[in-house]
Amino acid sequence: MNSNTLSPAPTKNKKLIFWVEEVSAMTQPDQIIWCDGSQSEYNRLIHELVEQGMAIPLKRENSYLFRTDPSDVARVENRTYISSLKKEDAGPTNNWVEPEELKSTMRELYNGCMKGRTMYVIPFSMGPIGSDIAKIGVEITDSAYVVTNMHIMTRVGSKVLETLGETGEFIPCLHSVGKPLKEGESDDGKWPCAPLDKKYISHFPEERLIWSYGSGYGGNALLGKKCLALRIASSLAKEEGWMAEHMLILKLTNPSGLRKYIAAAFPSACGKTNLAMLVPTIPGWKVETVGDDIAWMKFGADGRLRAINPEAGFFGVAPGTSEDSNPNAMASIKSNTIFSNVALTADKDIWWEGMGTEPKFPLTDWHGKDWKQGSDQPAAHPNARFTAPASQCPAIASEWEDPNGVPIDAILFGGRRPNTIPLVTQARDWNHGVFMGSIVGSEITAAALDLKAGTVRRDPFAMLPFCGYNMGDYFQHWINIGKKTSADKLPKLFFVNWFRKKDGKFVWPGYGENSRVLKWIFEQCEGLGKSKDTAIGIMPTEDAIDLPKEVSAEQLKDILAVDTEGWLAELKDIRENHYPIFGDKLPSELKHELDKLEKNLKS
Ligand code: GTP
Ligand code: SPV
Ligand code: MN
Repeated sequence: MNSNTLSPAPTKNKKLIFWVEEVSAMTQPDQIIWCDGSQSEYNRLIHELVEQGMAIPLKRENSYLFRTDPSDVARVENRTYISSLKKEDAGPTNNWVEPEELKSTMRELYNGCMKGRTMYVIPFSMGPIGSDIAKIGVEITDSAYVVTNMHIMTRVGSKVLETLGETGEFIPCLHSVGKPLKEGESDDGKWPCAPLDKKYISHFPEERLIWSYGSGYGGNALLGKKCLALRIASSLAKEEGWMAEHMLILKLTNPSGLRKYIAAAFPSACGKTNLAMLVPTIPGWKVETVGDDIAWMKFGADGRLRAINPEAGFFGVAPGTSEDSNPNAMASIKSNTIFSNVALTADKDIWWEGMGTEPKFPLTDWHGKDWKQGSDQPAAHPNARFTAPASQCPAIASEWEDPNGVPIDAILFGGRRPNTIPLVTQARDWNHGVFMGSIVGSEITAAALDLKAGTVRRDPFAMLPFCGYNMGDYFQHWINIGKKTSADKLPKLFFVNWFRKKDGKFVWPGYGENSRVLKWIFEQCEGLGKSKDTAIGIMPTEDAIDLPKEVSAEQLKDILAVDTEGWLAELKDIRENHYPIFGDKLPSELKHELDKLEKNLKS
């Protein structure tokens, strides 16, 4: 390495300096840059990316388009590892390799992998800097795309190093795109990454360490997000008695100004961002956004669960986002936004399926090829994304950066279920709600590259790809949380499903109309909702939810009914296929809930 280009470390933290030296000796970058998180740093990197042909400037102010390699468009679940010392601690739902073995495989890949590239050191905070709940991470990466995205998604910079001080703890996050350059070679405008079988997204929970190799995309590469804030944090949270969840956080205000805070866990691409930014169709009600993807929740001194959003930006699904479906997201992405794998119009604007406007031709698809109307391939990749600062969202709640978090009144679980699961059900108590969370099923979406989209799989608490330890222990952790405070202080738990289908079409219009369901949930929290007890839980009476104009009374009745046949099939699948996976780790409380459900359905 050319010592002229080695910038001096702007920290006295010995552990950090040592780690950076160790990684640079292994990966052999041309130069090291310590990131300061400044706008000028962002501008300089973006300028370089434009020069290299990696970023395309758009007509939206300070906004850019990136096109990834077709093999690098989403998370890769089959290449994601929880490498705990014992296999049992990773559990039956995670990929596991013994840590030393995985490290030795990866060290071979990391050896010299940054040749010809710059190594960036990104100090970042998940959560407001200095907050009790916040955690500091440092990502080392050889991707300027990652640095620019991290600027938006997390709090990056010198203040983080100040907070870290000489002896502070941080979570080391090592990332490389896995494409060293030979002497004189450049990327030539092509997205660098390694082939699928060389990609590794690895987590060492005991060491609180993340090693990612071979992918430059989203959750594989922006290591503060899924890797730190969910997989490593969930394992910390279990040890320390708090919760790190794949949940949006919203603030709901009724016409008389009363407010409730609601968190909701839906699997990837199942509507978190949309619900977090919802514009109610019912007069007088207001939704404001606290977070759209991740919630960290701890008990406050008052015995209530308080949640913070550890992120600073949105990494949102582009297709389907329109002025109609999500005007707040559309406003959030007017400027200062990075787009990945969307389509490009001739006047340098962006377009995607479901944007609500006709495409302007000529249109360039996410491969960079001319796209014609009627093509059997979409112009934007189904997992195309925008990266935008949360502060740009018109609906952002004033308290979204409150270091103390917001007190959670209700937690919703849900997924994409074309049948059986009704529009909304309330759990009778905490354990019943934990049961609901543990059995969530959802149609697989394009958010994971290596899975077959469309088929239903169980995705407990929307955490299947994100739980950093044994999922059976995670169920137990949820049960235990319910014992930490009095029942009246615990959030009320609900199961929702916006995705019921009839003749291939959604029955419920969703989006802003989901406010009708939020209203009922609000009323239930106040003890004022119209409700009845059923075999599967507490449900709205037939007149409790006002009809949206697209929905007939008959249709609403149908999606609010208990489908006994469907639930019996569900029960059989849980008993035979889902719960046995967890063996002895399955909490007895959940077995009990399953038995109770069976008894209710058969009586
Ligand atoms: P991740 O960022 O992957 O975690 O996704 P997410 O859970 O935030 O999902 P998002 O809100 O981005 O929605 C994903 C897709 O579902 C988009 O195409 C939305 O348009 C669509 N969607 C969201 N809410 C609804 C709804 O209420 N009804 C229907 N039918 N579709 C919805
Ligand atoms: C998800 O898949 O749940 C996402 C996108 O939020 S990614 O950051 O790529 O994981
Ligand atoms: Mn997500």
